[in-house]
Amino acid sequence: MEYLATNDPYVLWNSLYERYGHLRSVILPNARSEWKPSSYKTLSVAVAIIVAINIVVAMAVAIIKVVDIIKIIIIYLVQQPASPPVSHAHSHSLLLRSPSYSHGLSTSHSLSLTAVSPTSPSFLKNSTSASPNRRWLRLLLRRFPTSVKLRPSLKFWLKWLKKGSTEISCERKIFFFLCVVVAAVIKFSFAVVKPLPLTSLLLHLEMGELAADKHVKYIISVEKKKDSFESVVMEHLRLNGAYWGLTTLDILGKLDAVDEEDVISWILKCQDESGGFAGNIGHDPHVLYTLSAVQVLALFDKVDILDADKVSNYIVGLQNEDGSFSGDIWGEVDTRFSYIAICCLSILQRLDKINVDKAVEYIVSCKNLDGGFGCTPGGESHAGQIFCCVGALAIAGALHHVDKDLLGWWLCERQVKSGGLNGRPEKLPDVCYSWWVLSSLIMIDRVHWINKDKLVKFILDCQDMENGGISDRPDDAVDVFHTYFGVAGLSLLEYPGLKPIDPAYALPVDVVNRIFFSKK
Ligand code: GRG
Repeated sequence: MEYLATNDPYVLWNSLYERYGHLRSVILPNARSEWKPSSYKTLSVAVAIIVAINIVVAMAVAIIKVVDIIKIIIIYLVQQPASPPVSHAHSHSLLLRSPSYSHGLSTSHSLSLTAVSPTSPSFLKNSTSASPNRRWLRLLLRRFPTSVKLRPSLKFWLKWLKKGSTEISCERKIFFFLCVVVAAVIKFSFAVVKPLPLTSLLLHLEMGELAADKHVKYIISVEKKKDSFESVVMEHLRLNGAYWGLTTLDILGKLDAVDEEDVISWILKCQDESGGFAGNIGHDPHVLYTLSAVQVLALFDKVDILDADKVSNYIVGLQNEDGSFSGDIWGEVDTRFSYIAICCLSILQRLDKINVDKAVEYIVSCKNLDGGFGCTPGGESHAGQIFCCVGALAIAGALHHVDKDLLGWWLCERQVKSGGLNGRPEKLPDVCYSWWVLSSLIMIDRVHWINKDKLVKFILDCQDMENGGISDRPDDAVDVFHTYFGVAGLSLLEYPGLKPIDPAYALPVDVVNRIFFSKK
């Protein structure tokens, strides 16, 4: 009623303000939050989640150093209890002297100015209770000069943390602390467990496993099924097949699954009077089967049972005037036979019986402008021939003839989208090139130029997971040749559980060491 009697609106406004003005700070804030639409609340939760993700990702993944995360936690844990109330003037000058100014941290600047604003009597009232929080923030900012990149994020977080007041609520502070702890845990796990790049991590998740036991069973079954199609078509090159199968078993640590005596007596029956070995009993000798015989005997540590001079004389007789080698008496010349002769004589410790310089000279004459090697001078570069030439040069100690960068470039371009390797440009990938290309890359020290994980996945995708064996490409029929080169390729790629294989001698490293370093 008393207001109805007031005529002057200005007087009326002032008396109403005097009587109800205080409600502005008591009822209004509550009412405002009660009337907040629920969608706005959802939005706040969403913003909180975004801030949490931002804090964790920024700290854990890239920007902040582990030591800085530790600093934040320590600052949080060791913050001092509230300091005694300070006078307005004192607090002002104290904050102005804060080193954070000199670091140019604008967040700190605005925080301090807000806190000491002389036009804010409510701040003075809160100064004692707000002090620990503000000190925490000041310490945080002051000790952050190292993480320059973090400052924009820090500004954003602090703005969110103290939103709506000069004070940071306890909940938001705990929230921030938890985010930092999560970031620290992630950061430490990444520091302890060697981090994998994301693509590589995904590749590992997709990758199958080597079905080692199944491959052992498959190789033994092929060996036993002498009437099978595979055995019949391989009849003439059975000694070479024996090398593939038995070396695979040795790499898988299962050489004892075969009868050693049976194998050795059969091999000896394949030897010809010339000293060379044939692919099977009663066939013609060839330098390829001679190497296979020597390699299989080396697997069983039985090279000594051979007459090394007789075998090496056979090989010596196949060297031509120009340093090249023929495969047998019929005279075909190919850099494959140069490798075979050099490798075999080296295992027999009879390399000095041939003209090594001439052999090297011939191999070098087969080098092409692209850095690769062909079968004969001018022959197209092919990964199989490259293995032979690089392997022969490696054994002969003449790798300086290889242009490693040029050849490395050509070889690493053999990797196609699926991760598999082809033998020359525009050709399909094939598991066997995992050996021919990879061993060459290792010998010239350029293996890091291909994506090893993708190649591992390609080889594993070529396995028959039911019956064992590896094929040339995914979903094709398996055979012993590709099973050997798949497993040997995985061994070169350091796949766990496999014996390491020597890239030049194509024999397990322990076998090569036994040949050259054991005292007999
Ligand atoms: C002891 C491992 C070891 C080897 C002995 C025989 C030998 C020495 C090396 C052979 C090197 C070589 C020429 C391998 C290539 C084999 C292969 C798959 C040839 C297929 O050639 P193409 O033209 O196939 O039919 P692309 O893939 O070119 O279409």
